[in-house]
Amino acid sequence: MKIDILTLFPEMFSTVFEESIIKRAKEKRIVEINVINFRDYSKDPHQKVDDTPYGGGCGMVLTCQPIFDCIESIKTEDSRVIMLTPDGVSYKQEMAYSFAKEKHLILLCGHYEGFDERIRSICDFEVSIGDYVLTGGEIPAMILADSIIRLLPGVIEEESHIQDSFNDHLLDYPSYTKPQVFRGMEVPPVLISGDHKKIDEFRMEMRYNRTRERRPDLLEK
Ligand code: 6GU
Repeated sequence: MKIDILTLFPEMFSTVFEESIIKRAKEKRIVEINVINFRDYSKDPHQKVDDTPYGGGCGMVLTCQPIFDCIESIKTEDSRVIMLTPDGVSYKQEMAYSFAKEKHLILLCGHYEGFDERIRSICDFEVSIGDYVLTGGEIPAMILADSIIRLLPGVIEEESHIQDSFNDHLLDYPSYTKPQVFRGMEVPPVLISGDHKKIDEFRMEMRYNRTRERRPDLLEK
């Protein structure tokens, strides 16, 4: 898969994809990530990428020309353009699975007050990562890229994502490792019993309880 990230702040991405699992996925050529500064596509003499809003109001609005030219120069039939914006649809694990099937993703990060409305016409999806406001789409783009790359075949053991929280609308069960007692806190005895049927039942019960307490909205699914 190829992921192109369009941003005015490419340096924000200089370390996040250079560690751990994403780094290995790049080394194994499972994913190629390019960070592109769409300011480079501005035809303005001062490389301006934003302007004041028609109708007045505060803040600046990202202009069409640099973003259209940038996207048109890298887009092919196989590309899906995703705009990161607080007014997009809420990002969910199902969307990560669906995006993981694509060959080429273009992630468009905004900053300032927002995008000229006409930029939406060249985007296939508009995604928000939750109900809070961030200064820009860069951190959301990192979140999408991370959640998608880990699903690509060969990046992590297939078995680990079968068990992911959210796959079956339940949160994860609690995990323990050595020692058996730490500061008086004990590992539940069933986990040491060796009875795998009991262990599975215990874990399922913990998942239900935790989901009921913390995320009752998930149980409705
Ligand atoms: Cl995608 N962008 C910004 N600026 N804020 C957000 C967001 C995106 N998702 C939640 N808040």
